[in-house]
Amino acid sequence: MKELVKNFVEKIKNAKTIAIMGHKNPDGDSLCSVVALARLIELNFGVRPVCVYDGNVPEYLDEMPLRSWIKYYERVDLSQVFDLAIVLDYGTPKHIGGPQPIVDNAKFVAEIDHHKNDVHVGQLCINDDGVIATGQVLYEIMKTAQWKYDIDVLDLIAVAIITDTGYFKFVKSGRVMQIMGEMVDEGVCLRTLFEKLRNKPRKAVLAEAGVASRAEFFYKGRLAVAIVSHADYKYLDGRGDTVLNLLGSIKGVEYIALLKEQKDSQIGISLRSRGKTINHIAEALGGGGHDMAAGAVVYDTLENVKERVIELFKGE
Ligand SMILES: [Mn+2]
Repeated sequence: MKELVKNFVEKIKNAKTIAIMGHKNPDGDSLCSVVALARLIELNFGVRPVCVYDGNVPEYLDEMPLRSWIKYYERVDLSQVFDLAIVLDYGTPKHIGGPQPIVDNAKFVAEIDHHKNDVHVGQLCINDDGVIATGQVLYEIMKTAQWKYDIDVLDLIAVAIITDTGYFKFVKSGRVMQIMGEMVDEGVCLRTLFEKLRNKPRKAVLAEAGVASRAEFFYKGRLAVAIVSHADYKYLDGRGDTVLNLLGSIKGVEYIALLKEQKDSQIGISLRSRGKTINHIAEALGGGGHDMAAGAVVYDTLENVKERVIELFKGE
């Protein structure tokens, strides 16, 4: 780690122009890690990096500090050659989406991630698939490099960890709680952050409640399957966490599958487990993710995808 961080610091020092991006349709970890790193670079190296994203930023992230720093990729000159591009929290190169030309053109590419990456995009990789959030990797880098930071940086890293741990549900190591403890001691207010995250549009919450109320149950109630029709999809904010949480709070439900009709014959699937790993099911659908939270996109009709998902849970 020390050696990697040293090299990373060297690269930042020598860069006059820097771009930072996360994965398409940023979640809390992706967006907050990008902006936190940009702020750290500004504080410590005097350069304000360009932050870019593709897809939609869920509205619950609207109140995050420095939210306006991250720009939709079409508003950024993609032909610009950056001295350094930093790709965070991406998992696989296809998740980079629109900002890809920045990565292709950059003089040097670094990556920071906590996914099991199949193909690396960076010449310098600070990856740790043993930690729960990219925000956690960033915290360790910040401490190792002895960078200056401010409360915005800490709030952003805290939200990255809060969202990727599902509000601490998926925490697997004491270190992440230790980090949270250190940040709380330095001024992070969890209650304020939780309130800031409760910021969904009314239509999104009501649409999600409707979707949850129409869920179907299989295998003696152990699998819950809910469907977001194309008509409802435009109201969805983020991944449909309200549905996943509601169904996951039902006694006896072990697995939750949320099928989202993004387009005709393009179905986004979010899978959650309350115990056993489900990564292999997401992989069987051509996707991936984490042990208890994974997903995929399948190009087929809703009916076919639903049947396939139910079939895959047979014997689980
Ligand atoms: Mn993440």
